[in-house]
Amino acid sequence: MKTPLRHTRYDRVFQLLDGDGDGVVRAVDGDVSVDKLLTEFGVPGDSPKAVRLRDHLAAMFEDFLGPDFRDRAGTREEFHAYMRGHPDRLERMVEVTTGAEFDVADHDDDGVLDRPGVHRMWRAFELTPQDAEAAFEYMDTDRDGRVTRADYVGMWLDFLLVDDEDSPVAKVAGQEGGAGGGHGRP
Ligand SMILES: [Ca+2]
Ligand SMILES: [Ca+2]
Repeated sequence: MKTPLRHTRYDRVFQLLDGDGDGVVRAVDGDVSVDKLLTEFGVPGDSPKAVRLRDHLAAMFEDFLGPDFRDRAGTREEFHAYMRGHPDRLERMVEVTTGAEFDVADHDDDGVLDRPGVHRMWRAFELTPQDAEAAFEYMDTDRDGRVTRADYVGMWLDFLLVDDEDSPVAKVAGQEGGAGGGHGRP
């Protein structure tokens, strides 16, 4: 039987969050992901952009794992139940968190990223250049070679929340059915 698409995408998100690949997600996994993004773009860890991204991510982990989230580990099953159970809150949190990610990558603060900028983000996420290309094509709707903050945030909302098996957004973070996970790739 074919796995429903949404289920597969939740798995992809789980893999993205599970930075050390041990099968459970902890707040520290989020810290690791943030550090990779900051390092890729040379953003200091104590800068306002870095603090904002960490705060938003911590809020997501707290919503998922509860007030003692720093001491807890969430399983894949718990994560699926959470994703299914909180679509509205999740949408808002994904919006602010991915917006903060974009701001880290948008080092010149002009509100747009070019193709190489998107590739650098995807590299920091440990996703493939193919994924980055698919994401860029999906986001650059007006084909001007740049993606806006709204393009970026909208893509992740589509990725998380829309059930459309034929949507090209299904290809932006680990081509489904592809070998391996997002992490540990060269
Ligand atoms: Ca920019
Ligand atoms: Ca564009």
